[in-house]
Amino acid sequence: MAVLEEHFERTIEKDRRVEPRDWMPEGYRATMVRQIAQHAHSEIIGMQPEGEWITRAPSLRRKAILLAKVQDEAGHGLYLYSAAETLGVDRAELTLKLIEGRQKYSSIFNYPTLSYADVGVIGWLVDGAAICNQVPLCRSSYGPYARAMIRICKEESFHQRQGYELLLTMMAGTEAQRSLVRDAVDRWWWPSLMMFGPPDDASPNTARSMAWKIKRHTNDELRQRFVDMTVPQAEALGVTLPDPCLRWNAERGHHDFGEIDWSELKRVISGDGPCNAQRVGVRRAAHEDGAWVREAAAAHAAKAAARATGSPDAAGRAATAGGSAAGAGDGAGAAARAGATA
Ligand code: BYC
Repeated sequence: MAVLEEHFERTIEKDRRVEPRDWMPEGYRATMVRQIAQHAHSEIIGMQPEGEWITRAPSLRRKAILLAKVQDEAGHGLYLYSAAETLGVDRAELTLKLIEGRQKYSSIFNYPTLSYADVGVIGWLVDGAAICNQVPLCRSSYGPYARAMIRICKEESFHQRQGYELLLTMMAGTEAQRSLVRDAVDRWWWPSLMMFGPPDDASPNTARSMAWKIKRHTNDELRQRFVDMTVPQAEALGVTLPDPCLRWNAERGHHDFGEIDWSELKRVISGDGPCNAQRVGVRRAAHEDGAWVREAAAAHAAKAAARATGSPDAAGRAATAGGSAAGAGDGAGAAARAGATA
């Protein structure tokens, strides 16, 4: 045990990646499962606020862009659930924890999208904040998470630019369009800052996660980086960020900004935000409505496995794997795996 522990410590110290086959402390595994699951859930729940606008996009071009973006978020969720599964948890079990309120997802997705400008502001601010937070995670110590992050960040950069481009177009449009943008910026600015998590002195996980090189920067460092990056973009766009305390501090070499309402973040994280019940309700309904698809896929995989081997045993094994996992919510994946190995 001491040898394994030493190997783990050396891997972290030398900035190498921890891989699924490696021994790792239980605390490290639990932290990775918590963070990756929360991240995956955020991507999937995060499809809802913008997804609501797909049928109401103002042009075919905007509809195609939004459809592609929301589809990307689904893909991110899938990479991340796969990364979590390398740690010995099952995606079906994580989905259950989400819909039963036992696992978190990002606070930001509990706010409503009231106009099409919100689609642009989510791209600019929410994806912008996500990039700030996720680029350092490409160097996270857990290999599958770090590698998933590389592709996710590339796609998030596209998302951020499409949001900014939409806002530039609206700002060059009518006064009514500019007013929608200003209203959306006013509503999303503070929640975007909350995405980075509680302040460092109230963040129970940061010290441990920094020591394990899961996190490379603290919540406050990344929040500051986001503010510094966004202020000139707001100026170029011609919008005023809703913070009278926001100003350049030459001494610090950073922008100062006002006090965040941490009680709001606590409220939203604990389930009492404007859209928490709706978001989880929609996810639960989608999961329940999709049960027949999982069952059909499991049955198909069981038949394919039986045909491949000509053995009724293989069919039985696949059906059992599919059946038990279908009960937990993801029979298709389990049966497909059973089929693949049969
Ligand atoms: N919302 O000790 P702390 C996207 C929780 S999706 C909710 O600082 P940690 C996109 C935290 O989990 C991208 N919960 O924790 C998708 C912890 O929970 P426990 C989403 C939050 O982990 C669609 C507790 O509060 N990004 O880009 O060291 C459309 C104490 O916090 C929040 C990620 O998921 C929050 N804002 O640091 C558009 C990034 N903040 O211990 C865009 C990956 C904190 O009670 N995650 N909590 O279970 C991380 O980087 C880190 O987990 C955090 C928190 C910085 C978020």
